[in-house]
Amino acid sequence: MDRMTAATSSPTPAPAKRVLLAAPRGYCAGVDRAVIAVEKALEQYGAPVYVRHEIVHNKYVVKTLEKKGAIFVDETVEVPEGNIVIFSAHGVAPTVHEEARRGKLATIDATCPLVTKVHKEAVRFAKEDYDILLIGHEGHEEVIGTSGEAPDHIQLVDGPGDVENVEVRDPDKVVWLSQTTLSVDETMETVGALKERFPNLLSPPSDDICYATQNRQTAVKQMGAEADLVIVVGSKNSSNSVRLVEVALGAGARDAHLVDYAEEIDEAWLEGVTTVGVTSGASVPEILVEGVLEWLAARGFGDVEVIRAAEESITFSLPKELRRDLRTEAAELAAGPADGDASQG
Ligand code: 10E
Ligand code: SF4
Repeated sequence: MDRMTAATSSPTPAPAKRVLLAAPRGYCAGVDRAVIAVEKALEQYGAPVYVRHEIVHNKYVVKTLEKKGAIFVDETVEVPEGNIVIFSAHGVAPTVHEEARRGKLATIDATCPLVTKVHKEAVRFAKEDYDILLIGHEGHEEVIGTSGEAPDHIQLVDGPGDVENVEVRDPDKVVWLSQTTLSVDETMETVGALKERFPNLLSPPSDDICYATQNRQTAVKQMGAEADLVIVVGSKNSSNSVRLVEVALGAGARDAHLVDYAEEIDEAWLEGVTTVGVTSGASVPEILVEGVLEWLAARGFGDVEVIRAAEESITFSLPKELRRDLRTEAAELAAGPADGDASQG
């Protein structure tokens, strides 16, 4: 460019600031069902209702349900005899069901049906005397529950680096299963390494990493490649939310952070940024994403483009114990007041 042109041309406009909003994001069918189960139980039986473990790994959800009368406990033995306890969406080991029976507790099992599916696979392969390699994160509630279905047959494989530690009885009778919320790519890497050691390794009958985990990762991959910064809304103990940060970085995002609330976003993250990707984990209510979008709009990022990777329409019916009681109540209401109630009117 010569001097004259430079002197007369208008300054280059700043690149437009924009937000890429991932879809699908937020609540999956299993989380929706579990949260509604706690709400309905509170309406049906009155507070308090006990919940073993965070119903889903989200601070806001837990706080909101606590305000409505839910009491979260770490172990079933903490629930006073005769009360109701709800098991979280992550699932529990059979020993937890036994503890509840011993404690004379009524239970509502809000385990996601897709986690139950993995439990059933574990039981089936253990019955057939397979060595089961469960790919997952040590200490995670779901892994503890699944392992508890067949503790003598299951060993945990926590990522590709753990493959060398695996020891099996018969290398021709080994199957892998997994936690539902893992990184798809990292899991395939782990499976590849396992197959090198055990060429006859059997795979699960259908994907253990659930549809919601896969779809949220596909969406974040699509936008991660274009984003300077990706903000994932989710809690620190939410495995699937943490995976979204990793997937975003792996897809090429320059920077990515996990936040529970908009207030946790650091203004410094926006330096030199024109494209911000936004998504949320499967346990995150949309109101928290809306807060982040408002926060960004107030800083010039008001232009929002949705990046849709998949349509989701899956829903699950409420836990059977709750459906039974809701049906009974509806039938009683339809039948009119019972004899004993008539005098109260
Ligand atoms: O830590 P996770 O991602 O397993 O749990 P979450 O509560 O954040 O999301 C819901 C996922 C469940 C219940 C596990 N399948
Ligand atoms: Fe179920 Fe998947 Fe949601 Fe977990 S993330 S609760 S397995 S739908």
